[in-house]
Amino acid sequence: MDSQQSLYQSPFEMGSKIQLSTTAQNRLDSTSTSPLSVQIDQNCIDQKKTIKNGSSIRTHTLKMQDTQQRETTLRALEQDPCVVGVGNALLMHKDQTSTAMKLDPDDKKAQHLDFLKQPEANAIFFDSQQGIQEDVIIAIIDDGVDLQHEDLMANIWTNQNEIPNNGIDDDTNGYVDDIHGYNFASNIGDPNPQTGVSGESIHGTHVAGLAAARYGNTKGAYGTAGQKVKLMVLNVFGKQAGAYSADIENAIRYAADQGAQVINMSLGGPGKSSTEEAAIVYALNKGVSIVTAAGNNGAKLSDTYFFSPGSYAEKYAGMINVGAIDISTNKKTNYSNYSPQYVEIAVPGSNNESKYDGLYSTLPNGKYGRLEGTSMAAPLVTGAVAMAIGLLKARFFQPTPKTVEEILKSSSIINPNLLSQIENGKVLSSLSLAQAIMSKTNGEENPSGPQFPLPDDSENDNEGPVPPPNSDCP
Ligand SMILES: [Ca+2]
Ligand SMILES: [Ca+2]
Ligand SMILES: [Ca+2]
Ligand SMILES: [Ca+2]
Repeated sequence: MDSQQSLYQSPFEMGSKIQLSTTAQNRLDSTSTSPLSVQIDQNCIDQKKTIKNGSSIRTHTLKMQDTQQRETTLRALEQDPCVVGVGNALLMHKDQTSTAMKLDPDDKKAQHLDFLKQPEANAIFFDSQQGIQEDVIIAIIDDGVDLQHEDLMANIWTNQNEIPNNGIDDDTNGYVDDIHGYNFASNIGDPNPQTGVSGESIHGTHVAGLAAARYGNTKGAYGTAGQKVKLMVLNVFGKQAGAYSADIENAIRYAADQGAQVINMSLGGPGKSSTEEAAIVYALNKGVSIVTAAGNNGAKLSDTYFFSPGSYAEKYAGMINVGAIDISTNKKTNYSNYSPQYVEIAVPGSNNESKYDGLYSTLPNGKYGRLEGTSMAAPLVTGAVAMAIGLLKARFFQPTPKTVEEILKSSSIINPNLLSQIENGKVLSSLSLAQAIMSKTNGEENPSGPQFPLPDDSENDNEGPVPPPNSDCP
């Protein structure tokens, strides 16, 4: 890790030899043949130390034949000097409901934008004098994004230090030809959606549009971050229906190293993984906000009903877990997971759940349509986080992920009906967020700008550092 002071402690010490506690071993052994996530320092293996730019940690998935192999492997990994961590490998799925997409090319009505008061908020975000000046980078960790979509292409991020299609890792970050992101599942530079075992991959393109489809181009709809934004596309599904946590962890580290300011993960799976937690901590410590979907099981999240990565948001300031409400009822959707502790904010994920009416956004091959789920809710918050970061910076304030989470929550609207399901019953309003930033960064007590007192700051500053658990021992 870099030498700057860590805000969050890693669940295990990077670079030190792993010590598996008995409890951790029991936990890892509990499902005898389940695969392992192994964090390896690639530069430790590679004498030439070819990764010079960014983290040299890579997570690998090790599949196990039987209990004995798992036991032997764990012992071997303990002895391996290049192994920096071992955890459970989790299989993640996309958090959209099973409802088939509704193709609705004539309906340009994105009702969620009115619900969030996005048009009014955009007037503040994109004010030429006082609004956002610099692009904010959003990383979409998903099943790829249609880079050529007419309503997305203007907002796609480009890696300026990589030369396209020359088969060389020009910027020495360990990834060849990563121009707009990377496909970690298929190990190729092109992060466009791939057709796979479960058909066309449409999820990531829809998610990307909800966060950052282009505002003001008279095409389709627009994201909660419609301008002053760039999308880094990190494909972790490739041709598969599920994604192993190893690819997700590598994507998280990539996003943090390449300058993403917020990461969207509309995916998840049951269980805990210390290697995934370590990747999350790596990104948070680099100043990256993380937004996750709470999942679609209609269940109450808890320490025993734990979903990765979303449930880690409860532990970490700067990581935000998002639940889904229905625009037509203003209530939690039936499918959305909930918990006033583990689900921290709500936004629309359906327009009319009883009619399977989802949110309107971009789909691959230049199309538009509706999908529903907490997958659709999370990117609305991700876009809002990006705009908050951009506006705070334009107001001469350097926000930390913790500050961003605090202002997002403190500016949200309280819906009393949600108090038992969402932390403090909070529902995002893009307009309230924009107004809160303008008022908090205005005024005479902070003429130079960077003072940013928030109501909760004094309480939270007293919190000690998070104690590091051993491997998957909670
Ligand atoms: Ca590269
Ligand atoms: Ca290249
Ligand atoms: Ca548009
Ligand atoms: Ca949090």
